[in-house]
Amino acid sequence: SSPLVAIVGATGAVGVEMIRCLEERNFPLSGLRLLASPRSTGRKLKFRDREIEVEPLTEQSFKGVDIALFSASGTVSRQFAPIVVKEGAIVVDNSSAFRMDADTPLVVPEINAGEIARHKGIIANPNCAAIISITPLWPVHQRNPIKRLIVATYQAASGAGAAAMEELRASTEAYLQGREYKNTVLPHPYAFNLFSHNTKIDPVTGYNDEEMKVIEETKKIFGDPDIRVSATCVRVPVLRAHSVAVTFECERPIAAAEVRELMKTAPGVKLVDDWANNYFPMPKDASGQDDILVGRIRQDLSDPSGKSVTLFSAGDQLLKGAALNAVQIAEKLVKVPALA
Ligand code: 2RA
Repeated sequence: SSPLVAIVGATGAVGVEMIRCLEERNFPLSGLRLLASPRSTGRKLKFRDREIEVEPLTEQSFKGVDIALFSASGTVSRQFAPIVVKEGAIVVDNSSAFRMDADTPLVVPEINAGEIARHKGIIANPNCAAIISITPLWPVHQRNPIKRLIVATYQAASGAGAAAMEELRASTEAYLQGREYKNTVLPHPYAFNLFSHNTKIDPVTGYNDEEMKVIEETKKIFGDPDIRVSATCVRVPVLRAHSVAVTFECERPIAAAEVRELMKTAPGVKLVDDWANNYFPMPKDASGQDDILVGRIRQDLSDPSGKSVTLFSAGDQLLKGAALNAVQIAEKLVKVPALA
């Protein structure tokens, strides 16, 4: 029978997109339970032909639930995911709480869906910047192993939640009206500005948490601890799509043309590489799309060996970066028939 699905963090920017993905992808479910912190309950959210009331998240919220999609804080996931598992249900967790846990599969379905079967109750959804950076690279890695990867990210406000998206709008408005704006969500002035990702900097390496997630999660998702990765993660004044500049070095020489051909059939990818018209991946085109847009595919001129290629991608942070990827994992759990 179809599963009873719960969404934890249902009123957040990602939670709302999870509901939308379940609806638009006609996910087969017998019921949908929407859970949030007490301050967000009482609201009714539309799903298919009805309104569902958001209930307060408690330890009793998971009776009869088969799949629970979590998109709240790591603290909430650590507290409630074990309770869900004890109820015999499966958790797809969008927080970073369990991503690096050996018993927890970390899954991008286009890359390592096979990992799902080994779950012990929890499956982790990867960091959005990691998903958008590496999903297009998987077909390359399969043909000519990537030995080194350098990522620079241009990350949207949505990664810091709905409040940060509101902060972008409000600070931009204030800027245009010549008014002072006092930040309440992000650490620095956001309008017409960019800054190092708003996660803490490691005092030894100088890397922020977001960069370490991209580095460590790439290794785990590719199943290749030896791949050498570096990342620079930056928050930019864009609403909901992350962009990334990626340079990778392969084991053997690889032509940009070969990479471009691979992108034409890469799952979850749309090639946008129009040199003549200078038309390449942009957040405005990536927003609201399932696919990650990939372009600017060119030989890396700093590597005379011909083993390195540089490209630029843009993907919707709330969809493929979070909600869509989580729902795609859930689809693998219930093996929905291929979408019509
Ligand atoms: C960000 N990766 O973009 C995070 C989203 N949780 O800030």
